[in-house]
Amino acid sequence: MPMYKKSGIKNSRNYKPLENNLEYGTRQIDHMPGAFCDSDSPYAVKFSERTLRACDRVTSFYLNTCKTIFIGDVSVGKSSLVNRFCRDSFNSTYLRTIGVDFEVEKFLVLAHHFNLQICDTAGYERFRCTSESYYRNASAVVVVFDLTNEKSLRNARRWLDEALQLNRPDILRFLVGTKRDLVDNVFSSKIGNEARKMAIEMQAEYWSVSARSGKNVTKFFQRLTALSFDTAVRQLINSNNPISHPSENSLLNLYYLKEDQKIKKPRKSSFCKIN
Ligand SMILES: Nc1nc2c(ncn2[C@@H]2O[C@H](COP(=O)(O)OP(=O)(O)O)[C@@H](O)[C@H]2O)c(=O)[nH]1
Ligand SMILES: [Mg+2]
Repeated sequence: MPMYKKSGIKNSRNYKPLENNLEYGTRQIDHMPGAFCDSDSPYAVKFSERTLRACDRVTSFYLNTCKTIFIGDVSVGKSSLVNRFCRDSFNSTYLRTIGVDFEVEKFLVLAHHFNLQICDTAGYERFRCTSESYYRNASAVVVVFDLTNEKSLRNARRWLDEALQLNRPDILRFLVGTKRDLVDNVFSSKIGNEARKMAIEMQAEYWSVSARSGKNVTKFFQRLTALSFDTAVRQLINSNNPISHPSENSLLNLYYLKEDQKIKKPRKSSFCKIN
């Protein structure tokens, strides 16, 4: 699938092919992917208008890498889920995660570069141990449970509470049931209904996936990335730190993108944080 770039026409949302950049594949996101169940999701079905406006008007901006933490009981399938997406591989032998594993995945969202850091945790220890700092400042938390193990679903709430002690309450929240290939449709809908209720209580978006078959894995990661990007751009627009980009020519001004603000020619001093 070809890459796309803004056409150069101000306020245009038409994208034209970008040469020499064909490798993004599933890492390219041009519209907000749907939720597993749109009606249950606490999150938007579209990119916000402010994000779309910013992406249209700004040639390139530099967003901080967004951190996502994968937490949940041991052996529920956290590492397998991450491996399926990052390496498109699956190993049926259990390989214990020691401490925390990191991955950084590069995406192109609305023709802008965006990095997602994925922290895959061991699931044995609690956050107050040595690894506490790895869990701080996350923009999204993915609480994973095993669809064949109801206890792991009951523990989901506790995992979320622990993550919330170290992060902002408005962190993006997901509840993901794994090993969908091991349960039949009847059982899946039974535990799925319980999980949906749990997700509503947790103010999280529910997904059911299989790392073995790959079912819903790419869709889930694309949704996670698109929502993280949307949040990051809105936070960037809201920030007022006058920090210039290292390259003089790339000084960007998002001042006029602020909501309810009259569009006016930006003053030099009003460059916003692009970092
Ligand atoms: N059938 C099936 N097995 C899975 C799936 N995901 C993980 N597993 C198996 O469950 C075990 C634990 O998985 P792992 O990802 O290491 O769990 P973690 O401790 O949460 O990281 C391994 O033997 C995996 O092969 C899945 O989607 N389907
Ligand atoms: Mg693991």
